[in-house]
Amino acid sequence: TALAATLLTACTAEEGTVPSLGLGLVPVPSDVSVDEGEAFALTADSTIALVTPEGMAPDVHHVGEELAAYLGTATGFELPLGPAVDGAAGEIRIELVPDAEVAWDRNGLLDDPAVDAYELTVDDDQVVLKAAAPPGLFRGVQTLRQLFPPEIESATVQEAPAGGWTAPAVTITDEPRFAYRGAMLDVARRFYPVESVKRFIDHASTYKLNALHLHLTDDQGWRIAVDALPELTEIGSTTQEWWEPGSGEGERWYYTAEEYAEIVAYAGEKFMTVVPEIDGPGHTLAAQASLGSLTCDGVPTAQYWGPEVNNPVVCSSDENMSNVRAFLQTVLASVAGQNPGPYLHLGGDEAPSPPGWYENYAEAANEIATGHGKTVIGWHQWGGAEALPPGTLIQYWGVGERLRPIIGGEATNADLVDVQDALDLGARLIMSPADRTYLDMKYDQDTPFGLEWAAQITLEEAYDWDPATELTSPDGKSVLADESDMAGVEVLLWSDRSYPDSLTDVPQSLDEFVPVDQYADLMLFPRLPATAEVAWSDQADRSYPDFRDRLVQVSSRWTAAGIGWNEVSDVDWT
Ligand code: TNX
Repeated sequence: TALAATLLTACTAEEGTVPSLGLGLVPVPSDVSVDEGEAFALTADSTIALVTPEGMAPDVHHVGEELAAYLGTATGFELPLGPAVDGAAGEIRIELVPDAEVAWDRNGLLDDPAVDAYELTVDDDQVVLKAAAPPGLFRGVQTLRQLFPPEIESATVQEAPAGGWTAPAVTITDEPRFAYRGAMLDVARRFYPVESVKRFIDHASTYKLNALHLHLTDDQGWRIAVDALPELTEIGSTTQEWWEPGSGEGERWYYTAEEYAEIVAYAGEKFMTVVPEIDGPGHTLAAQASLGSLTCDGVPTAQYWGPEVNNPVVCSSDENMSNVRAFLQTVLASVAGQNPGPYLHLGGDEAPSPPGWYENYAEAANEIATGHGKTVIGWHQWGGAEALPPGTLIQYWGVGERLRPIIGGEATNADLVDVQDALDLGARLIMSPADRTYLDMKYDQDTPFGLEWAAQITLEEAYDWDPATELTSPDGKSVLADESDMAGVEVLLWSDRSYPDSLTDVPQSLDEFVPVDQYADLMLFPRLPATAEVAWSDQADRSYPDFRDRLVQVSSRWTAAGIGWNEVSDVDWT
């Protein structure tokens, strides 16, 4: 039996997992082989050749420019873009091969994994990257980046490493498991300036994520300009003086229309769709402090910056619904207009409400969002609504299968009931279990900031789960009929506690907050790449030991890129 066990392990390893092959690729591709023959050497004479059918040329050209920037910054090479030349050596060929089955719409739903698929071959005189749609070419570019030495990630010109700027000879075919692969940033509790949002987009798109979910509104702040309701930002985006030194002096704590457009455009350049969230009826004190029409007595609430959740909700009584509807019409029209993508996230979490209010609010918000042609996303409590518009996505943020037996109890069962209700109403799921994908959770007791309400989440725990089996019901059965109920996976960075633990209470000065980039870097790396692989790679292709080995290689890229990552002690990084 010992021999049988050994053989079994050997076979499973061979069939079930893609060995890392020493390539250090994250997320692991569907199919990789290392070919015989010399590596491809990038030199000052290398060129980027574009092969494209008519009509798609600008998008392919854009992918070529992105590649030229990724490979040109550290090498100092100016890689020219041009048509392919037969037999040219040193050419990186980017080829769009249209396929009638693969339809890509820049502003369409993220529901077809084939638009992200690509093929990549590297040999000593050429690199050939092919895909049926521009996003696939862009995902393939991320893989190609990882084949070059880590120094290529540096923001300044570097000397060529000892072996040269080479990429090994390989053949890769790759396609994601899930079509929706998101990353959420909470810009409401802490404001992330445009440059910091771009940094977050860079991080997420490097690991092939394709949705940028922005949590734009909460109790502590309203971050997107709504022309017709200037109070929302004039009042709702301001903070206490200790949070805003030199307040009013050119400092703004929301995105103007121009800045927001810049974020949408930058995400688009990385083939990421922006998913804006206007949370309600809970998490709305910033709006209620700005507009008396949202409270029952017509008096605006006091502004709020503390760490509590479950605060008073928008007054969604039958009597006040005309006010609430007017608010939602104005806000959602403006937000829909600023977001070319197909989704509107309407929130819906943590909203303890008198009977009927939640349903009133959800019904109005669903109707208005749908009227703008948007597909609705809601946190899983949205599934408790009486009806859901066609195509609705529900985002599960309860704990996963790992903790349910420990926490148990009615609360978690209620989460599953909401999910089951939503599925019964025809919704599909985005999986964001808090004990797996919440990057604001501490890694371990040594993490200097972050929360612990769901769990401490080690790298292994962030990695080692299967979205398809995570929602096990208390009787041991999954609530999911099958994997087709799942739209995808999203990783989240909340920022309600981004100051050091050495402070026992809410900080009283901005200096006591950790700068947002530093907070994000430490919480995202190494766990964001782990969740990205959960979203991209097939379950059968993944194993934690193999991932950990690849990640150790990838970590030198973070160092080269100047990312302040967390050298968690459960991995031997040397
Ligand atoms: C729960 S997840 C929240 C957020 C907090 C987060 C902190 C969700 C929909 N609501 O308001 O920021 O926990 O981990």
